Amino acid sequence: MLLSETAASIKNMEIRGAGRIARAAVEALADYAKNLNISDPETFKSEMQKAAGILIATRPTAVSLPNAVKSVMRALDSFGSVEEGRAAVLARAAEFIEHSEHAIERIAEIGARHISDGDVLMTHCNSEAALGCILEAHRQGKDIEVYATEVRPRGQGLLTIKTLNDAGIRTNYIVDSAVRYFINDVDLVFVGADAIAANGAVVNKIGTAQIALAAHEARTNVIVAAETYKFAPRTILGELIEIEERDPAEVLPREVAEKLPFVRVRNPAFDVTPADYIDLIVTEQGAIPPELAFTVIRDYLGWKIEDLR
Ligand code: RI2
Repeated sequence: MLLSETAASIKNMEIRGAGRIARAAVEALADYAKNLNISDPETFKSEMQKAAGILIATRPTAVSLPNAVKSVMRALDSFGSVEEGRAAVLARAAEFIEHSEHAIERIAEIGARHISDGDVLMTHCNSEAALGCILEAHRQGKDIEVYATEVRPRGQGLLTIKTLNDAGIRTNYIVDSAVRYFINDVDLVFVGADAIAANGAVVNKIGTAQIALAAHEARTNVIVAAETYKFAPRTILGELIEIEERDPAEVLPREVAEKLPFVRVRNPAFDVTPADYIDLIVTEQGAIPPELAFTVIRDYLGWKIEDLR
């Protein structure tokens, strides 16, 4: 797939999920480097920077995307010939993809430990990391049941219930607004993340904050499953994570909206759940309370203070 095709697929959500878009972007970048027919190292670097910029701009919220792209681009911080630069980019890209796949397996192992036999779980959207924990608990023979939301407007819940059904897990499919109605039947909420701020706030699919609020009221624990590359370094400086607002036509067909001139359709794709409503964040490095989010940025993302300027 060409870089522009990958970028378009990420933008229109044919490729979606914070982890998957990071891997797809890294693959596209590696592929671009492989085929870039340039002999001057400086031009090679600037062309690569342009490509990185195109990929990063496709979706603004999932911080996994810039974190992944930047970790590959660090290969070009210093290099000699184009061939050297190319090889370094390819090596870093392969390393990121392997790390990412391994991280999901590790999160599943750690997350499953927090699921007990007989638990009823609730999940929202379609998170590879959160589903990994649920599937692993089931694989270990724990008898579990899941409530999965529909996830308006894009309906990612359908992907989730297919996966759960294929695994033979008893699943209840509910509309997003039925969360509070069922929350007292639930032992544990398991969701993924698109970004995690230094203060432990979690950015995830729109509706997550409402679920966390209902869970908090019902004294139900909320666990977030997220790879370390979903933590947002620049939030240390107080920078806010941008919330993507998508095309209103995803919510209401254009021809209907056109007849309602006083109505403005809003379509934020994500919301922010404060750390107070989250009990645990499961990463591939271990499970941490949200208050320790900063340590992940400091110890595992390889960012230096100078990088934050
Ligand atoms: P994994 C998704 O975003 C959902 O918000 C999901 O919870 C999150 O990414 C993490 O997914 P979207 O691409 O990386 O559906 O765990 O907007 O798969």
